[in-house]
Amino acid sequence: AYEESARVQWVNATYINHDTDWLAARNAASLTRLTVELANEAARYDDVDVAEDVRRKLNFMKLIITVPAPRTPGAADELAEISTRLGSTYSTRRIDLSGGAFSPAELAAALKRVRDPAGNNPDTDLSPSVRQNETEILMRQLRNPAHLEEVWTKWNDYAAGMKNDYARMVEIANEGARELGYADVGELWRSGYDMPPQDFAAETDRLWAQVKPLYDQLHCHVRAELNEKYGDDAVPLDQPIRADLLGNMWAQSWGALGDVMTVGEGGGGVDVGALLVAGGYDPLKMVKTGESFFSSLGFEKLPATFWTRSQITKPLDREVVCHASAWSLDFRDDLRIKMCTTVSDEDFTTVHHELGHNYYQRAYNKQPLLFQNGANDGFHEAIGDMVALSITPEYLVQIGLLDAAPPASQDLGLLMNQALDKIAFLPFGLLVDKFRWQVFSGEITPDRYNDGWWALRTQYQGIRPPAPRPAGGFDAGSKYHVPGNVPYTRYFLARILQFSFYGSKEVGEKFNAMMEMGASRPWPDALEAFTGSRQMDGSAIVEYFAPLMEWLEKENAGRQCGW
Ligand code: X8Z
Ligand code: ZN
Repeated sequence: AYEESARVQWVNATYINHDTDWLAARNAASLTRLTVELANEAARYDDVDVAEDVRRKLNFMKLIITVPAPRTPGAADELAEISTRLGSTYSTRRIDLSGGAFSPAELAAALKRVRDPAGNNPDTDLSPSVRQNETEILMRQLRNPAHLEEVWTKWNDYAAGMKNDYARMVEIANEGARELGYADVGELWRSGYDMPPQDFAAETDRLWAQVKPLYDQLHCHVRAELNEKYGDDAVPLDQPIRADLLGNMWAQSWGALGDVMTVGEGGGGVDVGALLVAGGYDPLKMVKTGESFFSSLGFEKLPATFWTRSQITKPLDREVVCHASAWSLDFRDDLRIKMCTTVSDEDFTTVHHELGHNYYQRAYNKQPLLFQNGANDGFHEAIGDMVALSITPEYLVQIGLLDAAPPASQDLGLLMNQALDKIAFLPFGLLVDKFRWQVFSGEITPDRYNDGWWALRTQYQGIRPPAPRPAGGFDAGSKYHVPGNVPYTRYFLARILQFSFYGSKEVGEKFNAMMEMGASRPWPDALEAFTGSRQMDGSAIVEYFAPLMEWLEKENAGRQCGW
């Protein structure tokens, strides 16, 4: 049933239309009915004494369902229809950028850069109707605050159309979670970490407290630099930062600001995107390069079917889900990625990220189906990222992209680039699920979705919208994982974990042993097998960035930090 479902969902995600939505919804409904039935069976043994591995399997029979439906007739169908509609709406809706802040010539120039980056197609379609993946690229590239505000506002506004579906989905899924013995869906999500769910929430807060000082320093410095670039009106020095000025639709990673943030005389680090373009890389070559990196760590090559069945670039003739993902369709060797890869720094990292999922999936494919998973979901997200941390200038020299590694005087610039990506992400990685936990628990009701969302965005990220947001909106829905129902704390954990992994990656065999374990043991066992420690710990990331922290503290001395 899982394999059939994976194939149906794959077809839908790579060819969205009325019929594949219909098929996907129908398939999802029947899979939900089946898994809910099994999960309820498993729940009957909640208080029975059983062997440890049987207990793990019984648990996973419940936890494997991200959004459960209750057994009420029709509930699974309604839930599946709503979820499919949310997913497809997110990926296929467009926003119209004409008639606003852009002059026709400015708009044409911006779209040309997005749709014809190499600048060699005179017939480039310059229609002002912009799809989801293009809005992301625009947010990275534009530097005019009025233009940024326009794209940002239209993309956030459009998510309001998904609000009613989302609210109804929450109701149904909560009923399903309660049937299985959880207070709500949030508690179900927090239960997958080999500790009581309330301890897990506290654990994430503990990790955040470890890294927050670093974020605060970065925030302070970035705000000061943006103030220099955009002035006091757009970036007042005592306010949260305007969310649309950070080079990313959700202000979740700020790597695109590399050009704005200069460090020392060396200037910024290495512009990998520019090197890829100059080196004549195409998306396929980016993925091949990723594969050879994993080969150099001792992993077997990807199967031939990976290359014939993956979606590496966006097909021109149909709607697809562009948000990147990695799949194992048969729980053996039918591994694939699905991306709309562009030749850019960001996508080069994402390629490694997705391949990490595939290699992990293959490493644990001999485990029983219920153990075919990451030690926890943060591990799954951390594997590829850890590998991508090794895309150093030295490596770029090795593969011929760079002539010579930059002098040590540029180390801080490189570290800054990493921080703009990795450190900037942390509060966002934490708050997406803080928001959903509150939505599922009923603390944030649909009429307060935007209030609740922006309270968290300001509290944790120190950002604010460019203009007040409509109270009835659903800005959280602008982020793929919300309508897509993908839990998000995993990415926060992955940022913390990848630096612990990175510190011990010389031990290639141990790395593989950890991956082969899958979810067969509690995650502290897996972590210990690889790194020797049984605790997730923010000290590795803090240590990695220590030289930058020192520099930031000096730079920020005398500045007013905070918001
Ligand atoms: O969703 C992803 C991956 C797919 S598992 C591309 N990421 C998060 C995001 O894009 O928001 C990776 C980084 C965080
Ligand atoms: Zn991922």
